[in-house]
Amino acid sequence: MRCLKCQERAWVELKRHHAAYCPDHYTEFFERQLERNIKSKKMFTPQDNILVAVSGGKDSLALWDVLLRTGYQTAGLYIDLGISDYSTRSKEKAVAFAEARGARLIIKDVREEYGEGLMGISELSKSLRRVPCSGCGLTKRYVLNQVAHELGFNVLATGHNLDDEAATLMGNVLHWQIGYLARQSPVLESTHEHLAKKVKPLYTFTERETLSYVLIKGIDYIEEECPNAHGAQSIIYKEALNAIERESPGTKQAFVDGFLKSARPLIQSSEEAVTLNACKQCGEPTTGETCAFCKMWDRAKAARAKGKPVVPVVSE
Ligand code: Q46
Ligand code: ZN
Ligand code: ZN
Repeated sequence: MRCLKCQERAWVELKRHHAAYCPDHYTEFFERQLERNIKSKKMFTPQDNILVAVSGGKDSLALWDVLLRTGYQTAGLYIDLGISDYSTRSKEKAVAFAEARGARLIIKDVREEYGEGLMGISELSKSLRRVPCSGCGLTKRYVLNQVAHELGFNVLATGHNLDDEAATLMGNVLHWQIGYLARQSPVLESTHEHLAKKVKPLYTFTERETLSYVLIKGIDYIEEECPNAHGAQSIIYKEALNAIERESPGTKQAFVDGFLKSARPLIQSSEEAVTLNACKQCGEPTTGETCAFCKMWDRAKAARAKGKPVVPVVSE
């Protein structure tokens, strides 16, 4: 197979685009499409201060790499969730990436900052008898917002790719989560002075496409999955979507694009605007008096102090 641009040997075949590229032209394709996403969705400009959520995985490092090399003002945020050796190894990848590029990396340790030096996500979920991903997702969203606000970043960029978006969409449709569907978008404008605009510049790239980019660029990333990902519903949805994509290339993209163009505008207009108050404990925005993050951690700490698990709380 030959590169579409230069006829040299192709390294990456993109069936859904009916194209194949050599390493140099694949890099060009990847960067151009990323820039097109940023501009067409008005995600940010070179004047914005962008906080990139960095997990040490291929997607977030690919995103940060392109943004750094194309001259955007960025800093990375690594959240140490305290998930056994996985957190240690993924942090090492994020730190090495930032050091090699002289980039600013902010590290927040959940155990130190919120878990009284004892509780990371693993202990939190055990105390609450919840699956780790639910408490983890809430914690990551909270920490990202809090750091962006405290340190003056007006845009929060995450490495969610097309596979992530399609799997989330599938889960939200299967369970008719209308509220989540209304908020599923590659761009969410800020709705409160404490909340940064949220963007997902990689939302049109498949996992395989970001993997091809990091391999070509020689970016060292954490290959292993979080140990809690096994059996997670998102993985089951990804497998189902991959099976469909094999038979019918382009389905994932059509699913997400069709939702964003046709369905989301209808759902969005039926969503009522909510009033946000300051959480009485931490001051972050919430629909109630105390935010779901403070409630969750308080209950986990109380349960831990008593030495027994507690009844789960409902997250926002
Ligand atoms: S880090 Fe956290 Fe993921 Fe691990 S516990 Fe679940 S949500 S799987 S992206
Ligand atoms: Zn080429
Ligand atoms: Zn709070």
